[in-house]
Amino acid sequence: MENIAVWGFRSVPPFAQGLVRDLRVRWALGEAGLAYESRFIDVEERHSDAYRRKHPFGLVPVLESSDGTLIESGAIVHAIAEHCEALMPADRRAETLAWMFAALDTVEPPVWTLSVMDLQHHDEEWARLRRPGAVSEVMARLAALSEWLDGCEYLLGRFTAADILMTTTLRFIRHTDLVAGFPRLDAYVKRCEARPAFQAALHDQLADYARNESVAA
Ligand SMILES: N[C@@H](CCC(=O)N[C@@H](CS)C(=O)NCC(=O)O)C(=O)O
Repeated sequence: MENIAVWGFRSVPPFAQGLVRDLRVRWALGEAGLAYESRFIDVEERHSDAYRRKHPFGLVPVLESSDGTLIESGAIVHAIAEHCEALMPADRRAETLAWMFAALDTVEPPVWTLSVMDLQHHDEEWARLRRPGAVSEVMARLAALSEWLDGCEYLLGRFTAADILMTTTLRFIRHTDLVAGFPRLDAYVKRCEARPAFQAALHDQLADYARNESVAA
């Protein structure tokens, strides 16, 4: 995989900075030691014909490289992990993939629902009524995850691509104290976020937003 470019939004509101899913891709590339360039799409341009040719749904991230164009953050992280034994150990491939799916398909839906409700619809009556149910659905997932992590530093014992997807999923509710209510899970997220590749990815995403905003001003 060469000549890598990662597409994200040129600018997003502060509540979304550090959450947009190109963060996962930047982190995985950092862990794999693969250099990349950032490319940007304006939120208003995401449904243009030109961008829809890259991403049929007009979303970010998109990864372009010598291997072609890829959409879906999970598929992109998987493709990067295919180039990096540390992210997808040869003897644990199926389990790594299973936990990548668990992050995206089992944990992310309730977490994302709560995040959207709180960050984008908090003033609306339906969100106030639905919130307690949404919180208990998240809590059930967090409790199970915390139990799974008993005695483990990472989901598979060692750090893999699954931890990138799980950590970035749990960050969607960073505005709540729900993860902090599970000390083992909280320590897990902090452990993952302490990795130099995460710190670099976060720094670079935030620096790109700051640079783009100052150019636009
Ligand atoms: N399942 C997709 C979700 C992509 C997605 O929803 N991206 C958000 C940013 S994190 C987006 O582009 N939102 C713009 C919109 O919803 O129109 C993935 O993991 O790549």
